[in-house]
Amino acid sequence: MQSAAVLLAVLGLTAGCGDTSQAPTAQPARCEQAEGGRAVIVAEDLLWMPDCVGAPAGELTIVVDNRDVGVNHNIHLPDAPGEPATPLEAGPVTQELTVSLEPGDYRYICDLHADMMGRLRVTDANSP
Ligand SMILES: [Cu+2]
Repeated sequence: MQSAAVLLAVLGLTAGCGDTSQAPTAQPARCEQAEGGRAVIVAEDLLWMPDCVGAPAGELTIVVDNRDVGVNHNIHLPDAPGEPATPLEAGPVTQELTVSLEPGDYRYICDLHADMMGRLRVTDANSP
């Protein structure tokens, strides 16, 4: 009985995610291009907006705009060298994370919320 209740709770959470139910490997429809070495990523309703950011290789400052009042979020790049991350902090709050990255795809996640899964697409700065 206990496990059935837990399972229902999990299903309920999953159903609440709506259009984010795509497989983790699915390509996001579009990436928002960072400008001037800065990318603003909003955390709202337990989701990242946008969930894909494109940027040239090199230094990038990621600005996390956590709009979820009283909800802890952070940003964590588990695929990047050193796994850079900000501390968990309750919103509303703004955090900054500066990284310097080689071309490649890097996930950005919140350590608390599995549905907060974004993709940072770093491209060669010298390519047209
Ligand atoms: Cu979170």
